[in-house]
Amino acid sequence: MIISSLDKPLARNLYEQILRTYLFEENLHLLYRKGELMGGLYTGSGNEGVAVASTIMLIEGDVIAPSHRGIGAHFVRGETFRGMMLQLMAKAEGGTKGRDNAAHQGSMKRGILGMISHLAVMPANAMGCALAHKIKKNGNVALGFIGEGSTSLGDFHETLNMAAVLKLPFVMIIENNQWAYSTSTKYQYACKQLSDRALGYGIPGFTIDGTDAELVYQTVNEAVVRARAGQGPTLIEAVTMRLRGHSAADMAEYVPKEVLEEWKEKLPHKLYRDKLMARGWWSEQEDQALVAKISTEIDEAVAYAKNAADPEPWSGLDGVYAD
Ligand SMILES: Cc1ncc(C[n+]2csc(CCOP(=O)(O)OP(=O)(O)O)c2C)c(N)n1
Repeated sequence: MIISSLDKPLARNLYEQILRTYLFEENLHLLYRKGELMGGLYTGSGNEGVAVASTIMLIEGDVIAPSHRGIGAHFVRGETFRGMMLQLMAKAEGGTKGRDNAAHQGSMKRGILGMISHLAVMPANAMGCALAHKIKKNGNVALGFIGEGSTSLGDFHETLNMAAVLKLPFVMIIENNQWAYSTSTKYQYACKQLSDRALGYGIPGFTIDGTDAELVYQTVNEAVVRARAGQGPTLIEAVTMRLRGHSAADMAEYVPKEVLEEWKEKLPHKLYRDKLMARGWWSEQEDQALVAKISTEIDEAVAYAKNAADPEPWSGLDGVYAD
C-alpha cells in the first residue's frame, strides 16, 4: 500500500472537522440529560476520527451509508449543525420531518443513504450504489460502515462477497469500537482481527488504529483510489473504543473502568492536534479561536431548533400513500 501524505490545508481541515464533531456530540449529551432531544441518543464518542477521516476525500456523486456512530460523516458531506439539531429534536424542518430521531436522515444531494436501524443492511445498500456506479461508469465510489457486532450478520458476508466477485468500487469500513451493546469482541468473533476475513473474499484487508485520523485518511484514500481505478473493494477495520454507553441511556457499567480511562487518553482530535502542533501547522491561539467559533455555532443551532415548529400530527401521512 502506498501511503499518501496530507498537505497542510487538508490536515487542518481534517482536524477542524473532527473537533466540530466531537464538540457537537459532547453538547448532545448535555442536551439529552436536560430532556431537550427527542428519543434516544447515539453518538460516535471515540469514533469521530473514523467517521470524518474516511469521508473527507470523497467527491460529488460518491455515496456513503454512515452508521449510528457517523454524525461526523454527515457534517463532512455538508450537513449543518442546525440541520442535525432539527433532526435530533424531531422538528418539522428536520431531515425526516419529525418522523424519526437520531442521525437517521439521508440526503440524495449529499450522497448519504438514510440509516435504518436494521444492522448490516446499510452496507448492502451502499454496495448496490457501487454496482450502479460501475454500470454507469461514472468513476464514483460507495462506502459502507458497520460495527464489529454487526459483522456477525449474514448481510455483511453477502455484501463483501458480491462486491468482490463483481469488482465493485466499494469500501467496507468496520468501526470496531470493541463493544456491541454489552457484548465484547471476545464473544463476537474468533478470528484474530476482522480484516483477516478479506482473504476469504479475495480482496485486500487492513486493520488500523481508528484513533489516528491521518492513518484512517490514508488507508481509506488508498482504497478509494483503487476502487475508482476499477480494482475492486477493500475491507478496512478501524479499531477504536466506544467511550460512552451504547446510547446515552446506557451507563456501560459492564466495560472495565481502567480500559475506558486508557482509551480516553486517545481522543482522536487531541491526538491529531498534538501532531499538527508538533509540525508547526496549528497553534494554541488558533485552537482557542476555533473552539469558540464552533461553540457559538452550536449554541445558535440549539436556539434555532428549540424554537422551530414541531410537525403537525397529520403530516405523518404525507409521503405514505401515492395519489
Ligand atoms: C438486525 C438487528 N439486530 C439487533 C439490533 C439491536 N441493536 C442495535 S445497535 C446494536 C449493537 C451494534 O453493535 P455494533 O455493530 O458493534 O455497533 P456499535 O453500536 O457498537 O457501534 C444492537 C444489537 C438491530 N438494530 N438490528
